[in-house]
Amino acid sequence: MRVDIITIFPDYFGTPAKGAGPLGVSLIGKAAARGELDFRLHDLRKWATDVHHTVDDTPFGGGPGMVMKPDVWGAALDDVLTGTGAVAAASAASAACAPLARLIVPTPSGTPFTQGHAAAYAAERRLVFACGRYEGIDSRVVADARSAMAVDEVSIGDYVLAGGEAAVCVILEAVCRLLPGVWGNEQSAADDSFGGGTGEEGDPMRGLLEGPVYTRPRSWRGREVPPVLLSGDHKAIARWRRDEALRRTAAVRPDLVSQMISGTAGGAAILDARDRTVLAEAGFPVDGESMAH
Ligand code: 6GU
Repeated sequence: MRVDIITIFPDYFGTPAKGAGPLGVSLIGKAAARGELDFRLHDLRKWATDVHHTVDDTPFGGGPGMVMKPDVWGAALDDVLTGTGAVAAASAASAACAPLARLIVPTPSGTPFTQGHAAAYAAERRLVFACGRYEGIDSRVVADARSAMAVDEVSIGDYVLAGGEAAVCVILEAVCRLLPGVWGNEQSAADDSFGGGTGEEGDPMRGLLEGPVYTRPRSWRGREVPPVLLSGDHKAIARWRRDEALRRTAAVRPDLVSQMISGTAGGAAILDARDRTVLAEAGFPVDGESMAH
């Protein structure tokens, strides 16, 4: 997969080709070293046309802060997408590339980024990230790009970052571990919290947070590993893990349990009698009508 990142801070990402920085280490770095990921960093200021390399201006209508200029972003996107550098070639040239790339614009006013987005991005051949700073990018840039390609404005959470660079690292880490060959242990990716967010039916842990995990020693500072995990009874272990996942999800993400019960993640029908007992104990009585058998 090719990944282009347009930013006024290319140094933020280090030097992935030298194994340094957030894209050069760990799983992502190894995938890049194997050639499965091809990172291209672009300094937005390269497309600024004045002597000061200005990329922002005051907002129309007044108000605080600065807005990133559409002409600079338009030129950058045209160039990165087509490789021609022709600012005016815009729509026709971009359209020719449309099936090849998806544009991702990290912004606190975007759609919440989910495991579902990560899975969709992992299936793309090419991703282009546009990192905004200041009060954001002139809104016509995304409108214009949408006429030629898929564009996602995504937020990584309900807080405000100074720019999109950290969000790009978060998104890429979520995406890259789903690429074939990057993770190595595909079952782990499928089992973890939100691993079923890709919508796989029949994943028993779909929509639940991961419960507690343990390794050796069996006894540590007077704390024992739950005996069921040492029992060798795989059915009992799977049941215990599901109980714990249900309890944890009910305790820290009641919104996810409500979603599960109301149908967004498969509905109350995916809950068996034991699930209902555990949820009821955790304060979530589930209507018995659609119980699974
Ligand atoms: Cl994607 N960008 C910025 N600047 N702030 C954010 C964000 C993204 N997601 C949450 N806050």
